[in-house]
Amino acid sequence: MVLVIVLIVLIVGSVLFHFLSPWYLTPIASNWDMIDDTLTITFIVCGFVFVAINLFMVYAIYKYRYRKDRRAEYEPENKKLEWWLTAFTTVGVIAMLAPGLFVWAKYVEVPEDAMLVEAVGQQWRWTYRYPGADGVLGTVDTRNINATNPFGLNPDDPNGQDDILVSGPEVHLPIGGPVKMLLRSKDVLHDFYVPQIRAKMDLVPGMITYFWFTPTKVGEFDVLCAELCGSGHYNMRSRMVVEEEADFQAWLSTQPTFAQMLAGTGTASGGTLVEQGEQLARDQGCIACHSLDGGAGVGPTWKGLVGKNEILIDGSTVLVDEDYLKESIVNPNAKLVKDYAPIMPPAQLTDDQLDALVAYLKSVSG
Ligand SMILES: [Cu+2]
Repeated sequence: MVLVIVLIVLIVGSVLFHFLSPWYLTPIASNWDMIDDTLTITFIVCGFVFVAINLFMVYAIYKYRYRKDRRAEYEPENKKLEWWLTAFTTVGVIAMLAPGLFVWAKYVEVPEDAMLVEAVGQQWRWTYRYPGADGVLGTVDTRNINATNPFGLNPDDPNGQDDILVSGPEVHLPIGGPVKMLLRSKDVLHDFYVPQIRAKMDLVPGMITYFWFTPTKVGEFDVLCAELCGSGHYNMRSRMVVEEEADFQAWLSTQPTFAQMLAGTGTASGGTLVEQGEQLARDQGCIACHSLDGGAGVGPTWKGLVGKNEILIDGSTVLVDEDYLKESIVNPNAKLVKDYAPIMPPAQLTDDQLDALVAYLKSVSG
């Protein structure tokens, strides 16, 4: 009898929790209402089955409770019941899966006038590329990736010269027009996910994946990585800014083209060395793992780092000076500090960029 009451409380509580809980979907900011609809259908089917099975258990526990004079009936086969259950389950599974197939077909059928944006994932940051005035993205090759060409564009491809490269932590989009997101990974599996857009897709090394959506709300949304990609995964974030066309164009014009980047006029041109270093630390994703305030992180904090004696993994000590910092940025595992895992990806930076980053490190070290 206790079990009957517990089950009824469980059923009523679960249904109430579903309707009263504050943890529900974030307000949608794209055209993908259909994705919400499929979620709702799945919820309804699963919810119905959950309630039905639990009510059946309540009924069975009560009806067939122990009585001294009652004997169980032996019924090894019930064809009619089996048919019913099979048909019922089939309908439920189809109701859950079929709508998803229709939505998926739409999800990868990109409108012809969609704007192209490429998101490039790497441990543990996002960068973005726009096709520029010609509307065509230049070809890329992993072998081209180096400090002055972090996107790996083919320098001989005329289509790539006007490509706009965004190293900062934001991707901007104009409201109201379809966007085709092209996804490329430099290292391992990642997943591009903006909860308010309802859209997500894996980035698979060696492949270019894609999906499309139309942003329908002005605002700033978190871009998350939704595929465990290493120890800095939780901090692999970026921001999607949806704005009016004019604001978008104004922002886009402040970002460097590939030609400017190759000429060395596009990167961190303005500001003091320390300011350039601060920009780099943000763009390169350093602060995802290194705190500035002494807090514990995946890597050593930068507060009070310069001039400190660090104990290395082999028990020896090293003075953290400019040479050590530069070596550790370019070749992180050469002299690994004790109690830290060998997980920092080597940074590809020019000598000027290294100087800027070290200048910034010294300034925040205090
Ligand atoms: Cu990731």
